[in-house]
This record gives sequence, C-alpha cells and structure tokens, in this order.
Amino acid sequence: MDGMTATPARKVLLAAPRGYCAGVDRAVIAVEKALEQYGAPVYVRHEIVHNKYVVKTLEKKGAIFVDETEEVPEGNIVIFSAHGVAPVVHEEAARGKLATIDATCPLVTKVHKEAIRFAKEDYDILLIGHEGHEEVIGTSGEAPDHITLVDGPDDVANVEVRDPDKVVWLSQTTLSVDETMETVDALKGRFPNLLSPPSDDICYATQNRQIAVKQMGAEADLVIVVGSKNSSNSVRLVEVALGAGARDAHLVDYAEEIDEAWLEGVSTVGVTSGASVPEILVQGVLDWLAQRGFEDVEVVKAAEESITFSLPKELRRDLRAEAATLKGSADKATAGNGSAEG
Ligand code: 2E7
Ligand code: F3S
Repeated sequence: MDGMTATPARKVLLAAPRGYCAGVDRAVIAVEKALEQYGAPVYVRHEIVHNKYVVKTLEKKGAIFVDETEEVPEGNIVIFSAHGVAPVVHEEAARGKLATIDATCPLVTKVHKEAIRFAKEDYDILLIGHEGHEEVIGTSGEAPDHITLVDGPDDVANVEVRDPDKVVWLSQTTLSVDETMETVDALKGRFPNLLSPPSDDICYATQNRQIAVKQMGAEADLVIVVGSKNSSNSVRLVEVALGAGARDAHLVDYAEEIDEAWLEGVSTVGVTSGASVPEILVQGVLDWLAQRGFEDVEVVKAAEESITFSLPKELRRDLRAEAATLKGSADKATAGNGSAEG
C-alpha cells in the first residue's frame, strides 16, 4: 500500500429500455407527417407528448399548440395528443368545422373501451390515476356518471359507490406499478368483490422502464431521469429509483440542469429517460457526465421492446380539402342567414 486513497471508479448505468415508447413515436410522427402532407399550420390540442424539447421542435416546424379546440380557427386541422380526449372534444371539433387526426395511444384507447363497456354494464368504475392529468380527464369523459377517480392509496377511504358488489377498477397507463397495487389492495379491503380489468392498464413501456430503473436504483448513488416535469411516467421513474435504494434522484429536461453538487461523493450514476424523451437528450446527459470522469457506461437491460403502432388512419385522407369543405359549408350557412335577415 502506498498510503494514498484510491478514487472509486466512476461509472454510468444506462437503463434499457428507456425513452420513446411506440405510442409516442406514432404521435410525434403523426404531427411531422401532417406538416409534410398538409403544410403548416397544423394545430395540436395539448402537448402532443409531455416533453418540452419535442414541443419546441414541432413548433419550429409549424405546429401550433393550443389548450382548447375552440382556439383553432374554422377550416383547419387539429391533432389530438397521445394522452387521449373525451368524446366531448370530438364534438367540439365537429362544431368548430375542424378536420381531426387522433394521435391517442392505442393502449389508452383500449382503456377508454374498457370504461365504455363497464359503464354499459352499469358498473361503478374506480379509475386509479392522478387528478388533473390529461389522460385521466379523457378516460373519465367516456363515462363521467360511472367513473370515480382514486388518486392513490390515501384516497381509498373517500370512495363512495352505489353497489359495493358491482365495482371494477381501471387505471391510468403511466402509474407506479407498486403504488397501484397498494391502491388496489386497499380498494379490495373495502370492496372484496372488486373486479379487475381484463388486462394490464399500466402499459408495457411504463412497466419496463420501471423495472430497469429499479435494477439500477439498487446500485446507483445518483439516478438522473431525463424528462419534463409534467410527464407522469418520468416523474414515476424518479420515485421508483428512490424506492429501490438510490441515495438521490433528479428529473432534468436537459444536461444543463444537472447540478455539479449532485456528484459529490458519487461513484455510480444511473441514467434513464421517460417515454416521451428523445434519445438526443440522454446523449447530452451522457456527454456531460463523460466530461466529468463518468466515461464508463454499462447498459442495464431489463426487457426487449419491439412493439410498433401504425399511424393514425386519417393521415391517408386529404384533410385540407375536408377542412375547406367543412368551412365552406359553414360560410354558406352564415351567408344564407345573412341574406335572409337582410
Ligand atoms: C401518452 C400517455 O407524454 P408523456 O410524458 O405522458 P405522461 O402520461 O407520462 O404524462 O409520455 C408518453 C405518454 C404516456 N402516456 C403519452 Cl397516455
Ligand atoms: Fe402509450 Fe404507454 Fe407510451 S400508454 S404513449 S405506450 S407510455
């Protein structure tokens, strides 16, 4: 021994899978294709996915993001985000003479269909999810009279149902798997005959990203999750990392947001990204870490993903012509009204 303290080896554990899921890929390509085929502007209701960089990049290409369908001028094209919309939003678009492209993730559509079916069978549906999240608003809108939101295990005590023997639970697709099971257990404590959904509502991408971050969280001193603050699945990855034993975990949109102080005493950094995050942003974080001695990158592989979704079928139609016809018929009706009055 020479009496010197050796610096512990610095390494990065890189989660796989991470980043884009099939639903995000489809939604982002849908906006790009709409811009290519129909030309700018193309309106998008809500952030197409919850990622600042994606939204900014699409804005530069001519997409205009709006909070409400009513903000879109008549005779235009509007795209609905990957998180899904309530039926009233489709009605608003029809009233507003808009041609629509529905970029709702097919796995969200599946949950909407489950909600419609159980409502028809007159079940009380307990939708486990986060209040105010776009996906929950959309799903609840399918059967508002039958759906009650349950926002985590602490909310279970507040749930009221018409018939405790005719209750089913469904969930948002991006929840923490473990916390959802806690909520379901608590619900079963109150409603022993609670029915479960026919298949998992928490999607494959959410589950796989959580499994991977759990594996690395057990080993990492610090976990950096790339994702935006309003991205439910990305926020869950931070929580899962901490729950798995990581000493520290943070959510960042860009490498520039990493605080040098987080690296104090750290030898192993875990890196992952939410389902709405382009890989270029993860690369930025890896470059930032490499510049600080974290050059050694080891991939922690939890699952293979090969699922893809076909693009929204509306992209095969001439939506500019359809939107113009809708506007034309609205203009004619207005002119007709005008001359009758005059
Ligand atoms: C749609 C759905 O856009 P995201 O960050 O959304 P979340 O729901 O996590 O805030 O991620 C992709 C995505 C996930 N779920 C899109 Cl329903
Ligand atoms: Fe769909 Fe899951 Fe992605 S619901 S948009 S595949 S995170």
